[in-house]
Amino acid sequence: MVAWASALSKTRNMIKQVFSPSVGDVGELNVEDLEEILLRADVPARLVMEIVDHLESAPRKASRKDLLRDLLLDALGEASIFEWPSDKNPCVLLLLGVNGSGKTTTAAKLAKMTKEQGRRPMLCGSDTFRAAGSSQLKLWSEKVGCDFVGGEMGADAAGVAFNAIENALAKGCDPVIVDSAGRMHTKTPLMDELPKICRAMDKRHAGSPHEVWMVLDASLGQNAVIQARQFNEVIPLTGIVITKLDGSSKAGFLFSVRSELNVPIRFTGLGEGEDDLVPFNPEEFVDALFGDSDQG
Ligand SMILES: Nc1nc2c(ncn2[C@@H]2O[C@H](COP(=O)(O)OP(=O)(O)OP(=O)(O)O)[C@@H](O)[C@H]2O)c(=O)[nH]1
Ligand SMILES: [Mg+2]
Repeated sequence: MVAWASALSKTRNMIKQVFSPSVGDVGELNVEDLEEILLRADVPARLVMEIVDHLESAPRKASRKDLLRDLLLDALGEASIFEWPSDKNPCVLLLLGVNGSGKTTTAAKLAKMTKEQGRRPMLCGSDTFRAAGSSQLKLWSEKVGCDFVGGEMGADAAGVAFNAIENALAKGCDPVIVDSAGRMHTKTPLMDELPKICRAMDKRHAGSPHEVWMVLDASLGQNAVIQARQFNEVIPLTGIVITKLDGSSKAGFLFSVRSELNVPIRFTGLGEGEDDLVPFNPEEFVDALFGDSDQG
């Protein structure tokens, strides 16, 4: 499994430069350099200004590194650890996002995680847009060893989701994790398909989907927030998954996700492996940004 510290090495190495011993002790850090580096890491400008103000007015003997850590943690708010509800029978989760953001991989990782928690998950491949859309998830379901319902290319995505829920109800699977086709937030016909999928789910299992999570690619930085805002207008999101945090030098955009979307970050993808998905933990995230570890 990829660790937080190693996954965030790119952003951390940028931040570390301003805290290096050659600059003097941490109390002497160059605030101008820090400002530039935080902006480059896609930390929102408003938060960077607030941080700079606080650091400049801090008493000289205070550790500015500790102060910075506290300010960043404040900006991320409380951790909200997601627990699968046990009263939905089954809980239905719809994953959505733009092309290539990591939806299918995240669906598989979630199925593996829930299976290890002793549940019986079902994976639903409702990506009928691409030839390999559904079959890619079917392969994952075989690897994870869980139930699967998919559809042929060109099949009605809403119908596939309906069938999956019906099947899950018959077999007692819970949760149902529904992967969907990648769609650009600007493409109207594909965006219009999303409410149809939700209506079909609700018809078969009233109240579903119970969870709608958007999967965001961390390497897109601030652009991912713009995409999420548009998806949120079409279907209210109940969670965000950030993928590809490993290798991203724009990890600071998580602060924008928190402040601009008001949707909890549920999980983060820290690698391509099936175990590389972890609950979002603000403390681990901020510590990985400042840690002294050089691994990765
Ligand atoms: N490094 C890294 N790669 C990831 C992560 N999550 C997904 N990927 C990779 O991103 C690529 C796209 O992943 P998919 O899961 O197929 O993305 P998708 O959103 O289903 O793509 P479409 O269905 O084509 O829209 C694959 O090569 C994955 O291995 C992650 O957390 N870290
Ligand atoms: Mg996919």
